[in-house]
Formats: sequence, C-alpha cells, structure tokens
Amino acid sequence: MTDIKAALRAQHIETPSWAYGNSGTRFKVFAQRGVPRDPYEKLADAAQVHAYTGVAPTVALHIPWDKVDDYADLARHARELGVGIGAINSNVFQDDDYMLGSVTHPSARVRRKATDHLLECVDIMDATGSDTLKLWFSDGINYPGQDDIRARQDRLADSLAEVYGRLGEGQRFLLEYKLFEPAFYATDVPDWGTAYAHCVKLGPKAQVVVDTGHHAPGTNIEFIVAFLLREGKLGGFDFNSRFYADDDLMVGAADPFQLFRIMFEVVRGGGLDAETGVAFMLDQCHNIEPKIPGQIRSVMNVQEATAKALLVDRDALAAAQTEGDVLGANAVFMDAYNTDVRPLLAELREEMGLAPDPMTAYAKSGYFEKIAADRVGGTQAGWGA
Ligand code: LRH
Ligand code: MN
Repeated sequence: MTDIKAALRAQHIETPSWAYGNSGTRFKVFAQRGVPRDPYEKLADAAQVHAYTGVAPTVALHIPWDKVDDYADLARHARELGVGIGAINSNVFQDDDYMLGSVTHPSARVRRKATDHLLECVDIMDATGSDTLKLWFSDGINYPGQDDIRARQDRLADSLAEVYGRLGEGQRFLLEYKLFEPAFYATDVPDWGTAYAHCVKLGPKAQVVVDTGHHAPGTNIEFIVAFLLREGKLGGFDFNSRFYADDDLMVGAADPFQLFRIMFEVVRGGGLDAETGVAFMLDQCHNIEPKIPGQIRSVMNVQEATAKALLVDRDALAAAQTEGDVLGANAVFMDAYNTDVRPLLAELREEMGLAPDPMTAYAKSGYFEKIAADRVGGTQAGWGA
C-alpha cells in the first residue's frame, strides 16, 4: 500500500485558470458571486484547491484571458500562494481575423499574426518559468470545397515548425486535437493520428495532449493513451467528461469507469513516473456549479480513478491474460474498480497533514463567504466569447 500512497502523493493535477471564471454555452454564460476579476484572484482560488487536496500545485494560464503587464510578477504571486504556473495555452480562436482559420488561414497576413501569438506565448513561458505550451486550433472548414484540406496541413506544419524552433531548453509544446466545433465539416487537427503525425515529424519537444471530451462517441480513449505512451508521445491530458459532445463537465462525472480504464493504461504504461512527464491537467467549465468545490471534486475524481488503477493486481491479471482466462482477467480488473478507495485517500490526506475530506474542509473554511463579500465591483473574469 505504501507504493500506492507514494504514487498518489506524487501525482500532480493541474487546474485551469479559466475554470474559476464565468463560463457557459452559446445560450448563456451565468455569473456567480465571488468570481475572480483578474488572473491574480484566479491564482488565489486555485491555491485553495491545492491547499485542500495537496496535489494541485500548478495552474494553467490562457492567453489573453490571463494577460497581465508583468508575467514575472504573476509568477511571483503564484509562488507566494504556494502554487506555480503550469501550461501556457494559446488562443487563436477568438479574433475576427481567424474566421477562416488561424495558422491554416488562406491569407499569409493572418497566418503570420497567429504564429506571432504562439511565439508570444513562448515568451510568456520564459517569463513565468513554464515549460509547456499547449496548442489547440479551432481551425477547420464548414463546407466541402471551402478550402484545400491538404494545403491547410502544409500551412499548419509550417507554423508548428517555426514555434518548435523557438522552444528553449527543457521546453515543449503539446498539440491538442478535437473532432469538431467550432468547425462542423473538417477540423485541421481532428484526431490523435493527425496530432501524432505532426509531432513525430517535428521531434521530441512535440507531444500530443488528449482532451477526454474531444472524441467521437464510442471512441476507445484508453487505446489512444496506451499507444501514445508506448511511442513516448503522450504529453498530457485535458481532463473533463461528457455525455454528448465537448461538454467540459467534471472529469469522471459522466463516466468514472472510462476514467479508470484510462488511468489503468497510464499506470501500466509508466505514465505516472515523473520522468515520463505526462501532464494531468483539468480543462473544465463549471457553468452552473460552484467553481472551487467543482475543481476540488474533479481532483478527487482523478485521485480515486488513479488509486483504483494502482490497485489492479498486475500479476494476477497477467497470469489470467496469458492463460486466456477471459472472465478471470476481467474479474481482476473489475475487483480494483469496485474497490472503495475513499478511506485510503482520506488516510493519505491525513498523513499529508490535510483534512480527510477536502470538500467539507473547504466548505467550513469561510473562503467562499470572504471572496463573495470582497469581490464586489469590477468585471468578473470569463471566456470573453
Ligand atoms: C478546446 C479546449 C482547449 C482550450 C479550450 C478552453 O475545446 O479544450 O483545450 O483552449 O478548450
Ligand atoms: Mn482542452
């Protein structure tokens, strides 16, 4: 059990700054009391998640949603709060110039503008000490014939190569794929294969990020995870869950068994080992639920799935698999999944000097009441969509 606890203690789950701001759908972005007005307040809220879970020490930023005058000062503020700056997320999907694409746009001027933004994000990595750039492109087309699918891949490859060349020592970028939305006919990075092929061509500093909400219904995501890990190309996860499309709900909420199967392939493939460098990031929106508790619950869901994955009796599983004992192998797998790991995690938190139940501890802290009282006036942070 000691190893399992050690692995759980070492697991770091990165929370996204944008989860603390207002978010919603195209129908409505709901405002909530106490929402941060700037990146400094977002970091303060993220620090609460780390304070009560002990395993969320970094915060991903999104540019320009988290644009500040002094990024080094923002990183200093994070350190004072006991957290660090994680992945820097680029945003080439919210400018009128990008209606027909960003780095894949037919116009060289627009491609230049988009690539310059990606390069600016590397400058922000330098200023904040972040080692990871996360690239998601909303680029795609809505109608057959609208643009040349192959030429768009050439344009994408050119931009990625330029950004790759700009990465410094110890820096990398993670290329994110997504089947559709906002493009509804062809997306330029629609699936893991496309992202993988571009990353292999570029080199070791380019890896793939698996957003669990970005696949066609019925996709076996754990197969993709096993494959990318085997290739050394799994850079990380954008964890969330969904019932239908890119719903960005709390990870594990819609399908905890799928999250367990994914985390089993992570454990089996050495993805929990620090040197493998897999980033466990949340990418969620708490449209109707309170945001800090939503993040705490999400971190706990990843911990529970990871603990269950670590409990799989690997020797018994391997023996049953070798003997072709189909039901036996499945039973070993399900025994772990059906194990209640909450007492183990509560014990681990106490050993880490934390309250056994982070949700109750945060609720009793009075932090929400304080920010709801303090954060009056100003403009609440949001997606700016
Ligand atoms: C795109 C995405 C991407 C982020 C955005 C907030 O759907 O998953 O990772 O930039 O959400
Ligand atoms: Mn994502």
